[in-house]
Amino acid sequence: MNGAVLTAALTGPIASKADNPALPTSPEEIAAAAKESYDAGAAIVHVHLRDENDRPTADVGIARRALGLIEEQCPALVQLSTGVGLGVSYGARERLVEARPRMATLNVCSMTFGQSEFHNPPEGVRRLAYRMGELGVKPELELYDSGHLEVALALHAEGLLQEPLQFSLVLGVVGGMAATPANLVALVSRIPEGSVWQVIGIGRGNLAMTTIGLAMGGNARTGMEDTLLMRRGEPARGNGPLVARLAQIAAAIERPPATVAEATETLGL
Ligand code: KMH
Ligand code: ZN
Repeated sequence: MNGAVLTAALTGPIASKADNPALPTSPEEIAAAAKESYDAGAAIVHVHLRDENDRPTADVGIARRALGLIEEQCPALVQLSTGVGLGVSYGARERLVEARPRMATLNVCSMTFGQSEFHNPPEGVRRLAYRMGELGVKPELELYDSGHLEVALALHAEGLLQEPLQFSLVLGVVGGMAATPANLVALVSRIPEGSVWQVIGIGRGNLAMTTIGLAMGGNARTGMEDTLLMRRGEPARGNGPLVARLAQIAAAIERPPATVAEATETLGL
Protein backbone atom coordinates (compact mmCIF):
# COMPACT_ATOMS: atom_id res chain seq x y z
CA MET A 1 0.00 0.00 0.00
CA ASN A 2 1.06 3.60 -0.60
CA GLY A 3 1.72 6.14 2.09
CA ALA A 4 -1.40 7.73 3.48
CA VAL A 5 -2.39 11.17 2.27
CA LEU A 6 -3.42 13.03 5.41
CA THR A 7 -5.61 16.13 5.29
CA ALA A 8 -6.11 18.64 8.08
CA ALA A 9 -9.52 20.33 8.14
CA LEU A 10 -8.47 23.36 10.11
CA THR A 11 -11.61 25.32 10.97
CA GLY A 12 -14.91 24.24 9.43
CA PRO A 13 -18.05 26.34 9.24
CA ILE A 14 -19.84 25.58 12.49
CA ALA A 15 -17.69 25.76 15.64
CA SER A 16 -16.51 29.02 17.21
CA LYS A 17 -13.77 30.01 19.61
CA ALA A 18 -16.39 29.75 22.36
CA ASP A 19 -16.47 26.00 21.64
CA ASN A 20 -12.68 25.68 21.59
CA PRO A 21 -10.42 28.76 21.89
CA ALA A 22 -7.75 27.02 19.78
CA LEU A 23 -9.97 27.12 16.66
CA PRO A 24 -8.12 29.11 13.96
CA THR A 25 -10.39 31.71 12.34
CA SER A 26 -8.38 34.66 10.97
CA PRO A 27 -6.24 34.16 7.83
CA GLU A 28 -3.13 34.49 10.03
CA GLU A 29 -4.35 31.85 12.48
CA ILE A 30 -5.40 29.58 9.62
CA ALA A 31 -1.94 29.86 8.03
CA ALA A 32 -0.27 29.07 11.37
CA ALA A 33 -2.57 26.06 11.80
CA ALA A 34 -1.69 24.92 8.26
CA LYS A 35 2.02 25.04 9.10
CA GLU A 36 1.49 23.17 12.37
CA SER A 37 -0.54 20.52 10.54
CA TYR A 38 2.00 20.22 7.73
CA ASP A 39 4.78 19.77 10.30
CA ALA A 40 2.70 17.04 11.96
CA GLY A 41 2.24 15.07 8.71
CA ALA A 42 -0.59 16.62 6.68
CA ALA A 43 0.03 17.02 2.94
CA ILE A 44 -3.29 18.83 2.38
CA VAL A 45 -5.11 21.49 4.33
CA HIS A 46 -8.87 21.88 3.92
CA VAL A 47 -9.77 25.52 4.43
CA HIS A 48 -12.93 27.38 5.45
CA LEU A 49 -12.80 31.14 5.89
CA ARG A 50 -14.40 33.51 8.38
CA ASP A 51 -15.25 37.20 8.13
CA GLU A 52 -14.34 39.77 10.78
CA ASN A 53 -17.39 38.70 12.80
CA ASP A 54 -16.31 35.05 12.72
CA ARG A 55 -19.06 34.06 10.30
CA PRO A 56 -18.32 31.67 7.39
CA THR A 57 -17.54 33.67 4.27
CA ALA A 58 -17.00 33.07 0.56
CA ASP A 59 -15.15 36.37 0.16
CA VAL A 60 -12.60 35.84 -2.62
CA GLY A 61 -10.32 38.54 -1.18
CA ILE A 62 -10.13 36.80 2.20
CA ALA A 63 -9.54 33.51 0.39
CA ARG A 64 -6.65 34.94 -1.64
CA ARG A 65 -5.13 36.40 1.52
CA ALA A 66 -5.37 33.08 3.38
CA LEU A 67 -3.95 31.18 0.39
CA GLY A 68 -1.02 33.59 0.20
CA LEU A 69 -0.26 33.33 3.91
CA ILE A 70 -0.44 29.54 3.86
CA GLU A 71 1.90 29.43 0.88
CA GLU A 72 4.39 31.63 2.74
CA GLN A 73 4.37 29.28 5.73
CA CYS A 74 4.43 25.79 4.22
CA PRO A 75 4.12 23.80 0.97
CA ALA A 76 0.91 21.96 1.95
CA LEU A 77 -1.65 21.62 -0.87
CA VAL A 78 -4.66 23.83 -0.25
CA GLN A 79 -8.16 22.48 -0.68
CA LEU A 80 -10.67 25.29 -0.39
CA SER A 81 -14.14 24.39 0.86
CA THR A 82 -16.94 25.36 -1.49
CA GLY A 83 -19.31 24.12 1.23
CA VAL A 84 -18.33 27.36 3.00
CA GLY A 85 -21.16 27.49 5.53
CA LEU A 86 -24.80 26.56 5.72
CA GLY A 87 -26.12 30.14 5.47
CA VAL A 88 -24.02 31.20 2.46
CA SER A 89 -25.67 31.38 -0.99
CA TYR A 90 -24.70 28.86 -3.66
CA GLY A 91 -23.75 31.67 -6.05
CA ALA A 92 -21.22 33.10 -3.59
CA ARG A 93 -19.86 29.61 -2.84
CA GLU A 94 -19.33 28.97 -6.56
CA ARG A 95 -17.36 32.18 -7.03
CA LEU A 96 -14.85 31.15 -4.38
CA VAL A 97 -12.97 28.91 -6.84
CA GLU A 98 -11.94 32.11 -8.67
CA ALA A 99 -9.27 32.31 -5.93
CA ARG A 100 -7.75 29.35 -7.83
CA PRO A 101 -6.81 26.94 -5.06
CA ARG A 102 -5.09 23.70 -6.09
CA MET A 103 -8.14 21.72 -4.98
CA ALA A 104 -11.68 22.45 -3.79
CA THR A 105 -14.58 20.44 -2.43
CA LEU A 106 -17.57 19.59 -4.59
CA ASN A 107 -20.66 18.68 -2.57
CA VAL A 108 -22.93 16.79 -4.93
CA CYS A 109 -26.29 16.60 -3.11
CA SER A 110 -28.56 18.68 -0.90
CA MET A 111 -29.36 17.26 2.51
CA THR A 112 -30.37 17.88 6.11
CA PHE A 113 -27.21 18.88 7.98
CA GLY A 114 -27.64 18.80 11.75
CA GLN A 115 -30.46 21.20 12.55
CA SER A 116 -30.02 23.01 9.23
CA GLU A 117 -30.01 22.35 5.48
CA PHE A 118 -27.12 22.11 3.05
CA HIS A 119 -28.11 23.28 -0.45
CA ASN A 120 -26.35 21.85 -3.47
CA PRO A 121 -28.80 22.21 -6.38
CA PRO A 122 -28.09 19.92 -9.37
CA GLU A 123 -27.59 22.73 -11.90
CA GLY A 124 -25.33 24.64 -9.51
CA VAL A 125 -23.23 21.55 -8.87
CA ARG A 126 -22.81 21.01 -12.63
CA ARG A 127 -21.84 24.65 -13.16
CA LEU A 128 -19.30 24.51 -10.35
CA ALA A 129 -17.82 21.23 -11.60
CA TYR A 130 -17.48 22.73 -15.08
CA ARG A 131 -15.81 25.89 -13.78
CA MET A 132 -13.39 23.85 -11.65
CA GLY A 133 -12.45 21.96 -14.80
CA GLU A 134 -11.84 25.22 -16.67
CA LEU A 135 -9.65 26.59 -13.87
CA GLY A 136 -7.77 23.32 -13.26
CA VAL A 137 -9.03 23.11 -9.65
CA LYS A 138 -9.23 19.44 -8.61
CA PRO A 139 -12.64 18.58 -7.12
CA GLU A 140 -12.87 16.46 -4.01
CA LEU A 141 -16.27 14.77 -4.16
CA GLU A 142 -17.95 14.82 -0.76
CA LEU A 143 -20.23 11.83 -0.12
CA TYR A 144 -22.34 12.05 3.04
CA ASP A 145 -24.63 9.19 2.14
CA SER A 146 -24.53 6.14 -0.07
CA GLY A 147 -26.64 7.51 -2.93
CA HIS A 148 -24.35 10.49 -3.32
CA LEU A 149 -21.88 8.16 -5.06
CA GLU A 150 -24.24 7.63 -8.01
CA VAL A 151 -24.76 11.38 -8.36
CA ALA A 152 -20.98 11.90 -8.46
CA LEU A 153 -20.57 9.11 -11.03
CA ALA A 154 -23.30 10.67 -13.18
CA LEU A 155 -21.31 13.92 -13.22
CA HIS A 156 -18.30 11.92 -14.37
CA ALA A 157 -20.38 10.24 -17.08
CA GLU A 158 -21.39 13.71 -18.29
CA GLY A 159 -17.70 14.52 -18.74
CA LEU A 160 -17.55 17.03 -15.89
CA LEU A 161 -14.86 15.26 -13.84
CA GLN A 162 -11.41 13.96 -14.64
CA GLU A 163 -9.78 10.82 -13.32
CA PRO A 164 -8.57 9.92 -10.87
CA LEU A 165 -11.84 10.70 -9.12
CA GLN A 166 -11.23 11.75 -5.56
CA PHE A 167 -13.84 10.96 -2.92
CA SER A 168 -14.34 11.93 0.70
CA LEU A 169 -16.54 9.49 2.58
CA VAL A 170 -18.07 11.56 5.36
CA LEU A 171 -19.51 9.57 8.26
CA GLY A 172 -21.31 10.96 11.28
CA VAL A 173 -23.14 14.06 10.01
CA VAL A 174 -26.72 14.14 11.32
CA GLY A 175 -28.63 13.79 8.05
CA GLY A 176 -25.94 11.63 6.42
CA MET A 177 -24.69 8.11 7.02
CA ALA A 178 -23.85 7.17 10.60
CA ALA A 179 -20.23 6.58 11.63
CA THR A 180 -20.23 2.78 11.58
CA PRO A 181 -17.72 0.33 10.09
CA ALA A 182 -20.53 -1.36 8.14
CA ASN A 183 -21.43 1.90 6.37
CA LEU A 184 -17.80 2.57 5.53
CA VAL A 185 -17.10 -0.93 4.20
CA ALA A 186 -20.26 -0.90 2.08
CA LEU A 187 -19.41 2.42 0.45
CA VAL A 188 -15.73 1.61 -0.12
CA SER A 189 -16.77 -1.60 -1.91
CA ARG A 190 -18.64 0.53 -4.48
CA ILE A 191 -15.90 3.11 -5.17
CA PRO A 192 -14.68 2.64 -8.76
CA GLU A 193 -11.26 1.04 -9.26
CA GLY A 194 -8.51 3.61 -9.70
CA SER A 195 -10.21 6.27 -7.59
CA VAL A 196 -8.65 7.95 -4.59
CA TRP A 197 -10.65 8.08 -1.38
CA GLN A 198 -10.37 9.31 2.17
CA VAL A 199 -12.40 8.91 5.32
CA ILE A 200 -13.82 11.81 7.30
CA GLY A 201 -15.28 10.93 10.70
CA ILE A 202 -17.33 13.67 12.32
CA GLY A 203 -17.46 14.02 16.10
CA ARG A 204 -17.20 10.92 18.25
CA GLY A 205 -16.53 8.65 15.26
CA ASN A 206 -13.46 10.63 14.16
CA LEU A 207 -10.68 8.45 15.51
CA ALA A 208 -12.24 5.03 14.86
CA MET A 209 -13.45 5.81 11.33
CA THR A 210 -10.18 7.35 10.16
CA THR A 211 -8.19 4.49 11.66
CA ILE A 212 -10.36 1.90 9.91
CA GLY A 213 -10.08 3.84 6.65
CA LEU A 214 -6.29 3.87 6.87
CA ALA A 215 -6.21 0.15 7.60
CA MET A 216 -8.41 -0.43 4.53
CA GLY A 217 -5.90 1.38 2.33
CA GLY A 218 -7.63 4.73 2.11
CA ASN A 219 -6.50 8.19 3.05
CA ALA A 220 -7.78 10.10 6.05
CA ARG A 221 -8.67 13.55 7.29
CA THR A 222 -8.80 14.99 10.77
CA GLY A 223 -8.72 18.45 12.30
CA MET A 224 -10.89 20.83 14.26
CA GLU A 225 -13.64 20.88 11.60
CA ASP A 226 -14.20 17.20 12.31
CA THR A 227 -13.66 17.06 16.07
CA LEU A 228 -12.90 19.64 18.75
CA LEU A 229 -11.77 16.96 21.21
CA MET A 230 -8.68 14.77 21.46
CA ARG A 231 -10.77 12.37 23.49
CA ARG A 232 -13.85 12.56 25.66
CA GLY A 233 -13.49 15.51 28.04
CA GLU A 234 -10.18 16.75 26.56
CA PRO A 235 -10.35 19.68 24.11
CA ALA A 236 -7.83 19.56 21.25
CA ARG A 237 -5.10 22.16 21.80
CA GLY A 238 -5.02 22.78 18.06
CA ASN A 239 -4.98 20.99 14.73
CA GLY A 240 -1.38 19.85 15.16
CA PRO A 241 -2.05 17.30 17.92
CA LEU A 242 -4.96 15.75 15.98
CA VAL A 243 -2.82 15.38 12.85
CA ALA A 244 0.15 14.08 14.86
CA ARG A 245 -2.00 11.34 16.38
CA LEU A 246 -3.32 10.28 12.98
CA ALA A 247 0.20 10.33 11.53
CA GLN A 248 1.36 8.05 14.35
CA ILE A 249 -1.45 5.60 13.62
CA ALA A 250 -0.67 5.65 9.90
CA ALA A 251 3.03 5.01 10.54
CA ALA A 252 2.22 2.20 13.00
CA ILE A 253 0.32 0.30 10.28
CA GLU A 254 3.11 0.82 7.73
CA ARG A 255 1.34 3.63 5.87
CA PRO A 256 3.55 6.59 6.73
CA PRO A 257 2.13 10.01 5.86
CA ALA A 258 2.62 10.92 2.19
CA THR A 259 4.80 13.91 1.41
CA VAL A 260 3.34 16.76 -0.62
CA ALA A 261 5.11 15.41 -3.71
CA GLU A 262 3.66 11.92 -3.14
CA ALA A 263 0.19 13.34 -2.53
CA THR A 264 0.44 15.42 -5.71
CA GLU A 265 1.19 12.27 -7.68
CA THR A 266 -1.46 10.12 -5.95
CA LEU A 267 -4.15 12.70 -6.58
CA GLY A 268 -3.10 13.31 -10.18
CA LEU A 269 -2.70 17.05 -9.62
N1 KMH B 1 -20.18 23.52 4.93
C1 KMH B 1 -20.62 22.33 5.58
C2 KMH B 1 -22.05 22.33 5.69
C3 KMH B 1 -17.16 21.25 2.54
O1 KMH B 1 -16.23 21.68 3.18
O2 KMH B 1 -17.23 21.35 1.32
C4 KMH B 1 -20.10 21.10 4.89
C5 KMH B 1 -18.70 21.19 4.49
C6 KMH B 1 -18.31 20.60 3.21
O3 KMH B 1 -17.89 21.72 5.24
ZN1 ZN C 1 -15.32 21.55 5.19
